[in-house]
Amino acid sequence: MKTLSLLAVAAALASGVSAHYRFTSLIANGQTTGAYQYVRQNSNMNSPVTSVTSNDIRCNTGAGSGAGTQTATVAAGSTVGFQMDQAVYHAGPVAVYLGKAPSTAASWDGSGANWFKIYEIGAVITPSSITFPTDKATFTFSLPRSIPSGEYLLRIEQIGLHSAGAPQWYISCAQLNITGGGSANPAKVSIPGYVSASDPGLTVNIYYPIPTSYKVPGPAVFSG
Ligand SMILES: *[C@@H]1O[C@H](CO)[C@@H](O)[C@H](O)[C@H]1NC(C)=O
Ligand SMILES: [Cu+2]
Repeated sequence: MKTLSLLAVAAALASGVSAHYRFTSLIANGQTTGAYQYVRQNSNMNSPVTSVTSNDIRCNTGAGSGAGTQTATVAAGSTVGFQMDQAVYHAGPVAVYLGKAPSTAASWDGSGANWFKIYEIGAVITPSSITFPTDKATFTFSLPRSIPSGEYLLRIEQIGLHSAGAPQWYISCAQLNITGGGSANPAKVSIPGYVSASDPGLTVNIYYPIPTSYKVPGPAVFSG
């Protein structure tokens, strides 16, 4: 009996480790593109990033260069998104950022105060529960119409809050060439730097007491 239950625990742990979700494909121009065709591939399999002050928080571990990744041309104002290998299952918010590349998206490591938030999904709170409607495998949203044309990194993060005090980031960056934009100049942040480890949206305990409010970490959404 003891051996059997240990085996069961080992199997559960193994499947838990291998089962983490990843943002593998860009959705653009009405199509779901190939896995890691326009999305930078990370080197840490499906493990989360756990330090909000690490450079890995930009595009995930091992995704500082886009040399092996293509850049997709999309129109400002159009719908883009990410397809995952499987649905999100850790409770927590989603936020999407655009970072303006100083030259090409492929050659940018994501450094500098070049990032602004374009989309987020926060919490649904009732007197007895806090939930996050992020438990899905496809995320789509609009690019602002007014931002300057040019090359960008499109970054998505889902923050797992299931282990109070130890948030986990599931992250990917896609490379975009945005056309037909305008002349807006949204306020920008650096990543890391955009969120502090003491942010209440990270330190929250979602189990007890049930929070009465929740603010997605990072700057306000620029909707353009
Ligand atoms: C970006 O789009 C412009 C306008 O369509 C095009 O001329 C340019 O070649 C594109 N760049 C890349 C890297 O695809
Ligand atoms: Cu997990």
